[in-house]
Amino acid sequence: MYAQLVETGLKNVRSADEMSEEERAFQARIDDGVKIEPKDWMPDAYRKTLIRQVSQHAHSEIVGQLPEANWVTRAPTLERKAVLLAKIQDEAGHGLYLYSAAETLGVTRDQLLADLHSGKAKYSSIFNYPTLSWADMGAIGWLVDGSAIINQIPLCRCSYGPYARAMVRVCKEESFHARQGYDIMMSLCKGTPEQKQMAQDALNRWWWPSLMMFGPSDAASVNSAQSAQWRIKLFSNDELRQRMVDQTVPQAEYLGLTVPDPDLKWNEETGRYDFGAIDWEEFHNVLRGNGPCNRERLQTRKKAYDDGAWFRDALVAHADKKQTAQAAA
Ligand code: BYC
Repeated sequence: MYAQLVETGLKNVRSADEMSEEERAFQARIDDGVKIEPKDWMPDAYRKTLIRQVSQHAHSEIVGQLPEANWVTRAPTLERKAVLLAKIQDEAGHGLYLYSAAETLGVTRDQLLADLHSGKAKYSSIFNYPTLSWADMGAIGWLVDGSAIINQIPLCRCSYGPYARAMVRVCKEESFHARQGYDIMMSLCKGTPEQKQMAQDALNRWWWPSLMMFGPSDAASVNSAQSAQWRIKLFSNDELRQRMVDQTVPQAEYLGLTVPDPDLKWNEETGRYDFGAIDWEEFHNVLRGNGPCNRERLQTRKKAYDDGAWFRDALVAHADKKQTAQAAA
C-alpha cells in the first residue's frame, strides 16, 4: 500500500513473481506491519539500503554539529549559549543511536567512519553551508530541524525496528530544537530593524537549501520506489517537501518575514502552496563535494577523530585491564 504513495520515475521494484519464496514471505511481513529485527532474515538489498540510509543519517547528525559549534562562543546571552550547547550535544546523541542502529545490520562503526572520512559516504547537503550570523542559529533550528522532524516522524513507523525506535527519541529532541530556533527568530524579529534584517537574511540563505534536504524530486529519486515497498520510506520526497512549505510559510508570515520565492502562492484548489523551481544543479554540486563548506566540514571531522584517538585507546586499555583483573579473580 505504501509503495503507491511514492511516485517515482523509476519503477525498479521487483514484483511478487520475480521474488524468491523467502523474499515473498519477508514482503508479506512488511505489508502486515511487522517490524524487522536484526536477527531476522532479510534480503541483502534491504540490509544494504538501510546501512546506506541509517549511516548517512548518523553522519548528518555528527557533521550537523559543526555549523552550530561555530556560534557557541558568540551566543548573545548565557542562556542562549547553554541552550545551543545542549542542542549540539543532543545531535551527538542522535549520531550515537543511529550508528548503533546501523551496527545491528552487521557493519562496524570504524568502517562507517572510514567511509565518511574518505568522502565515500554522503551526509545531508544542508551542512555544507556556512553560518554567517547569530540569526543562522535561529534559521537552522526553525527550518533545518523543522524539516528533519517532517522527514523523521514517519521514520518512527518504518519497517526496521532499531531505526524506528531510535527515531522516537530523536524526534522528541528535534521538536525542542525547532522551537528554540523559532524562538531566536521571534526575538530577532521583535528587535531592532537591523536584527529583523539579520533574520530575513538568514531566511533568504537557508530557505532553498532546506527544501533540498528532502532529496531529489520524486521523478529523479532512484531509491524511493524500492524503499517505499519495504516501508523504509512512508512518504515521497516531494510530499514531505510540500508539507514543509505548507507548515513553514504561515510561520514566516507570523514573524513578518518574506519567503525568498517570487513564485510562492496559495493554491485554493489544492489547499496547499505552489512554490518555485529548486536549483537542482546547486544540490548536485553540493553532493559532488563542491558546496561552500564541504572541504572544511570533512577536515574538521577528520581532525576531531584523530584528536580523539588517545581517548579511544584509553577506553580499550581500560576495558582490557578490567577483563584481565576479572579473569585473575
Ligand atoms: N543530502 O533516491 P534518493 C538533521 C542522496 S540530520 C545529501 O531520494 P533516498 C540535523 C541520497 O542519499 C538530517 N544526499 O535517496 C542534524 C541518494 O544517494 P545514494 C539527515 C542526499 O535515500 C543536526 C541520492 O541522493 N536526515 O536534520 O531514498 C543538526 C538519491 O536520492 C540528499 C536523514 O538522513 C541530501 N539532502 O532518500 C540539525 C533522514 N537527498 O545514497 C539537523 C533519513 C538525497 O543513492 N534519510 N540524497 O548515493 C532519508 O529520509 C532519505 O535518505 C532521503 C533521501 C530523503 C534523505
